[in-house]
Amino acid sequence: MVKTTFRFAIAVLLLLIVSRTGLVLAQDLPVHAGTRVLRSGGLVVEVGDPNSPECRWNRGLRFSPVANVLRVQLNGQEFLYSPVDGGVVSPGYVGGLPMEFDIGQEEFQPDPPGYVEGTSGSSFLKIGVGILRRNSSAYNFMTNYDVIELADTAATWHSDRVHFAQTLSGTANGYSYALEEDVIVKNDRIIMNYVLTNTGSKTFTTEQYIHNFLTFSGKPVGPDYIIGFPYNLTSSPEIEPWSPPVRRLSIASTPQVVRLANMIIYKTRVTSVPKIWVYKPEDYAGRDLFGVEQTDTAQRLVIESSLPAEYVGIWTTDYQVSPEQFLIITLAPGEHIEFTRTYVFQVDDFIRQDCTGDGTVDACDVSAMSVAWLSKAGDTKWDPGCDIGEPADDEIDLVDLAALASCWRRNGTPPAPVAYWPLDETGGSSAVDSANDHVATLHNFPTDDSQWVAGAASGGLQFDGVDDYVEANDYHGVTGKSPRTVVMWIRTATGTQPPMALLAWGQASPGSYWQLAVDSNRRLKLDCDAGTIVAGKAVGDTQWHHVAAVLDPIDRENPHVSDVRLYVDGMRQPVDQLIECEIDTAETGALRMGRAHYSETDSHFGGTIDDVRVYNRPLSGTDIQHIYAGTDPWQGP
Ligand SMILES: [Ca+2]
Ligand SMILES: [Ca+2]
Ligand SMILES: [Ca+2]
Repeated sequence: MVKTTFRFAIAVLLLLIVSRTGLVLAQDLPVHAGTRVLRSGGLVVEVGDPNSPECRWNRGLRFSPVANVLRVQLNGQEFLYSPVDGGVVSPGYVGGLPMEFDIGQEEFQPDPPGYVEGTSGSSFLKIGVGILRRNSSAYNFMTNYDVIELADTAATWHSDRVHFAQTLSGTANGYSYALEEDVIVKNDRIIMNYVLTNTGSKTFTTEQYIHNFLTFSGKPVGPDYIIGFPYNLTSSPEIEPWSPPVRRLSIASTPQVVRLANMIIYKTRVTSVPKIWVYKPEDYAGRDLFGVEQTDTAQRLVIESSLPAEYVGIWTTDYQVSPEQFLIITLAPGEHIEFTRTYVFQVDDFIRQDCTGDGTVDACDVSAMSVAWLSKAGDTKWDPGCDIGEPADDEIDLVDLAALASCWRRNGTPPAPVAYWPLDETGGSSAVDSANDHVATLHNFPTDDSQWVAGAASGGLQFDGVDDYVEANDYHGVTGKSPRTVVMWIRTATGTQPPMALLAWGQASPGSYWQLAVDSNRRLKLDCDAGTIVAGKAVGDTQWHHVAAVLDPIDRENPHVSDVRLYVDGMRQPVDQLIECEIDTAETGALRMGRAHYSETDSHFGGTIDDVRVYNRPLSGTDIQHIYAGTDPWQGP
């Protein structure tokens, strides 16, 4: 009997898995003929089949049939420009993530190997495509050159990956190559591993890039598209630095795209923008990546290359934005190079550890993992959605189980804070931390308990703006470069004079402080000492406001002030002012409410503070809205 029940339970679990898979299959992919679909968790990726005569996208003599990614959906949200009707890119049927070698468009970009040294009628190498015949003009990537030999492209397909091997039988006047690429999908990312070999008798230099035709959830390019870099960029002169808006009689002069610290920001609906070239500092030694974000849809994509890019070109039209890392590679005969491009996709409420892609980490995920237990990529039991440990190693083992356990029972609601002061006391000079044990002490408050007043969520704490402050005993907040979120309710008192500190820790040296404050113009400000980000909306207006700051770096090893998102009353706020600075918060000053650690005279908060929370992870916009609306399970009693 027990055995039967057990079997029944297993059958039910299997049924759940099958029906869940059925749900994923029902998603809107593929939509282009001649493609195949790769899946992992909630990520579905449509890739052109190089050997299908029906695949007409990104074909021709520019783009390679290798790794012809046409469409990406995460949790049903689209990331790429991928029209089904031919599209608007001339000459048509172009979209997704097409790869090209040697576009040779600008003076500083190399032409295809063999072109410049050749003469009219001689052969040249178009890597990724084959051997073509040149004409009497300079190289033009739009020209339909005569084909001497198209490269042979073999593809080996699996449910979560495809391997391409491209070879030539001949050479172009001594130039030849072999190209291999794996495209692997893993829950939140596409990993593209390349091996390029010089199989000819001459050294060549080639330039590889991918058109990243990005359109998030079909949103036209305009306000709320942001491209962020983890370094102090310089750019070609088409783009001007931005400063806070001054009163203008006409908005006609508002530029379409501007530069603000490490970011490129689209200010208006884009019509046409000249190509922008972005350069990193000469001495930059960090990771070569950038992030593209759409603040309305809360979608973000971080694109990284393991090879340092020479420059990033940004091509923008009204329907797509394409930031492209250009890699320049020189190979002697017989030499090869291996490199990787990684695309990490983010949407609100997405949980990378959700093996089944159903939005919650629960028994179904454990069940999926137990089915795939100890399998490796390619095994019959293999389930790519379960390879959730860091780093993803194409094996399902204890590392993955631990990653699942760390997110156990997570669903669409906010995770637990690491410190949480509901401030619901009615007397006394300490405030309890209901998430942990970081009791906070009230300093210089009245002795008659009159400071415990009505708050935004049950009781709150009133500060006199003169000398009142609260300090957590030996708690130093979330420090270093760690992602984090701070959330609180505030109401300034009538007659107070900002700037005023709200919540602070760290020490006063550039990048080492972490202070949420009301600035002298009564706006919400996050201050890291030397670096500052300010939201446009006033919060020091004697009304209750829910305020939040989220540090969610594009590059987790290299967080900047520009990686901070500010929220007021549950809504993401556009940036009004930004002074860039790297963030590495010191572990010195204990967490304080209502007073900074260093500006002793003018920083005391006057008004009421309530429901103060600290998280050791970046919360999503949906999380912040839940907390603002009081619909998350951690709400105070
Ligand atoms: Ca799940
Ligand atoms: Ca693993
Ligand atoms: Ca409260």
